[in-house]
Amino acid sequence: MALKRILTYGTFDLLHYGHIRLLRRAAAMGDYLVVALSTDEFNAGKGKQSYYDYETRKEMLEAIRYVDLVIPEENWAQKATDIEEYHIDTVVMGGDWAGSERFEYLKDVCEVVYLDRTPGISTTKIKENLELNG
Ligand code: C2G
Repeated sequence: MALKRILTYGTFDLLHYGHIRLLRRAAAMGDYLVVALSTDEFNAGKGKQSYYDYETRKEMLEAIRYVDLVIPEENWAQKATDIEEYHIDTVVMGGDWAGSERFEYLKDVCEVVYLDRTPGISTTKIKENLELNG
């Protein structure tokens, strides 16, 4: 049976159990998981600045048993190329992306699956709680 290859996108800043549970479930859907990690420049273009820089976020993702390869996400337009270049069968994202035109069009070239987000945790929530508690 051919190896099933999974791809997901994200910033994965201040890595937390919501990210880990997404990665674990995505990895369980196939045999090989590629994570396309938002670069600092790509995030800047979205008006976002992560707490940890790309190299640090990459290092942390590469330490996760579920992750087989980390590649840079540099723009919105690379996804179809990523799918071709890495022979991806399925793109997996959290449910906040369900139905998004950023991902729905990929259904022409691969399976697209949205998984439930883990409730009660987000990078923003962590930052807010840390600021409150000083
Ligand atoms: N996630 C989750 N549960 C949470 C928080 C995040 O399942 N409580 C999922 C998100 O749905 C996403 C992944 O973890 O699939 C990474 O989360 P972010 O780093 O916030 O990803 P995002 O900023 O949405 O980047 O091109 C698309 C972007 O790169 C996606």
